[in-house]
Amino acid sequence: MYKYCLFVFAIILSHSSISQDLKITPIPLKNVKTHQGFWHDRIQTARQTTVPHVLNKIEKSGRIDNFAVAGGLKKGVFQGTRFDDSDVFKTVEGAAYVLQNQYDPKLDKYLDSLIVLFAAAQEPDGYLYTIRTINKDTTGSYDWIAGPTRYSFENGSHELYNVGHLYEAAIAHYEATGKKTLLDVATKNADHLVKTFGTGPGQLIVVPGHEETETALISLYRTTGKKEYLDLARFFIDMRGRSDKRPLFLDEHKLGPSYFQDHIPVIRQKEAVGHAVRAQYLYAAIADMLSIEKNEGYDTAIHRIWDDATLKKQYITGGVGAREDGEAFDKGYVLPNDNAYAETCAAVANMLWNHKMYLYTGEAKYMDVFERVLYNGFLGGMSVKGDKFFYVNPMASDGKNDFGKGSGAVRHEWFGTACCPTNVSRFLPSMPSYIYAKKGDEVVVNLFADNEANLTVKNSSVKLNQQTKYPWEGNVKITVSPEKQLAFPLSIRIPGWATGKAIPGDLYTYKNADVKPVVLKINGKTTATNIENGFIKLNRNWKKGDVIELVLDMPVRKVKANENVQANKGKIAIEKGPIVYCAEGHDNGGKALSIALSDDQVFKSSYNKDLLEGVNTLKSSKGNVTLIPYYAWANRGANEMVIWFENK
Ligand code: FUB
Ligand code: ZN
Repeated sequence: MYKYCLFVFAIILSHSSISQDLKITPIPLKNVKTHQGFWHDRIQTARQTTVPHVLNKIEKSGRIDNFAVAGGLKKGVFQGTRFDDSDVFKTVEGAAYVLQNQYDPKLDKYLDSLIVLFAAAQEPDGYLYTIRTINKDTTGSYDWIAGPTRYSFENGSHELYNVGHLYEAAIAHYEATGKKTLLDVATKNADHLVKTFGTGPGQLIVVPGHEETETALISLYRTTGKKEYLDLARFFIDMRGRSDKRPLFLDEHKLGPSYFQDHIPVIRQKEAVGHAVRAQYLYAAIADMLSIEKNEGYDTAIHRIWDDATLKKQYITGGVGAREDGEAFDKGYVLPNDNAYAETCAAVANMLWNHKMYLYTGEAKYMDVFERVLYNGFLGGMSVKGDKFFYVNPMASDGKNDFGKGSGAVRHEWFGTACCPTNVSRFLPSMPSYIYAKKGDEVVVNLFADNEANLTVKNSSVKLNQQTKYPWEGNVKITVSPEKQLAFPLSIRIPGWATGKAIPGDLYTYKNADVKPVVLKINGKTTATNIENGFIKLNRNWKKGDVIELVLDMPVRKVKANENVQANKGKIAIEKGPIVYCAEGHDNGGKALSIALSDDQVFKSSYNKDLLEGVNTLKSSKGNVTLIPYYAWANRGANEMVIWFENK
């Protein structure tokens, strides 16, 4: 009886945490299809160019062979470095999203062939790390940062980071195909981690040297329902900065443990510090954990850290990690333009973190940040054709500085450290999954993109059809079609830019913040709008074919930075809607850095379908200035580029 009660209690517990987990949920990627427009073009680019290109690069660079060699299916040596397995997993994750967008039997089969190699490379107890399996445990003879034995130098080895990406790939593959082949490899590895790490006898108290595993374990818990994975994620979060429980990391980059966010326990952390990708993957995991279970310490810490990152340490593009040294967050307001680092991966991590903050809190401001990064910092990391990338994303360029990565002024097909191209390939095809969310029976439209979505509300199917020329125009038409008449709330996020607010906080503000009210029509009838906490909420008994029309006024805005940002004193930037614009030498007689703009500078906006795969340009006759979207710079060879103009 006692056992039975315990069992029932355990079920109730796990259910209550899962139902809390479902507070706000995204709509699965498979249910949201693009058919035309800005994002459809990019989903096609991911499918036809980016993912095949990256697959080809990981194959050519020996990253796939490493699995075959580790699995004894091929003779050879380890090629590359200790974190290269992660690139393969990230690419498989992206390919699985491509399959979810549109099934492709050839790609499905190819992934099957890779999964055979992953399974072969996995050691009998679940351990998976090709560099060690190939070289065995030995010092000196190979990349020493892998460490002499398993997890002995985790701060440098990336053993845990790599498998985090394995889990994400496995979940995406399972969702795409229903096959458990990769999920089995992932859970076998995760079960090995559960046995290896902890405070029990013989277990290791170690935390991932590069965060990612935490949030991946939480996702794996959601997919499998295995609570041990959630517990391990919490353990990894809580053991950070606990020098009383475990030795702090050796200092890989001579920057101190804050590089790893390992200087103090997470719940005492107040600032976004250290390596920006590592940091934001940790912050994403904390937010993710909060969606599942209450934790006041986490809640206080994550809001403080978010304020610090967003209100003081973010570029206008949503790029973060200003400092090249340590690829790290700098001090507040230290945001240099020409030598901004702003790694593409840090932009991806910023989006993932903000999306999880949104799922936890339901607050629109997180999607405002997400959208800013999406259209600027993230998209700027890839060429408009999808086969070249930036690692470093400066806000100004003399056309020459390459940051020693060969990437400051021109985009590259690949990098030795290929984290950025593979992060682009995994994020880009997943974009439609961020457009909607559900909060109980409430449907939320968070992003504007031409698409058709299939949702289930109150056990009934509801189709949503969005038509829009966003981000170039602010008109959005949403057709709501429930299978039968159905009452439910439908909320639409009204972006901060449409209400005169560039970004949450005062890091960036509009000089011309005049706002025309949002126009809303339902079935052709103008309806009063009430924007509450960033959303318009429509409570209605919806019937098939109901049409919502939204008009967001999209003037050209002049933006100024907080006066503490020394780099932008006396300067302005230009935005229209969610897009940050820049001047590039190509359109301005070979010069951009010397362009000055006045407060009364008038711009004419027009769409040019033949330029840069189709962009809006802003032209001003005063000084004969042409601006293009920042994301599209450096697609026509090296040249000067500037976002922040002298304000004359
Ligand atoms: O360490 C793996 C990846 O390489 C990081 O996320 C990037 O910042 C780059 O350092
Ligand atoms: Zn990167």
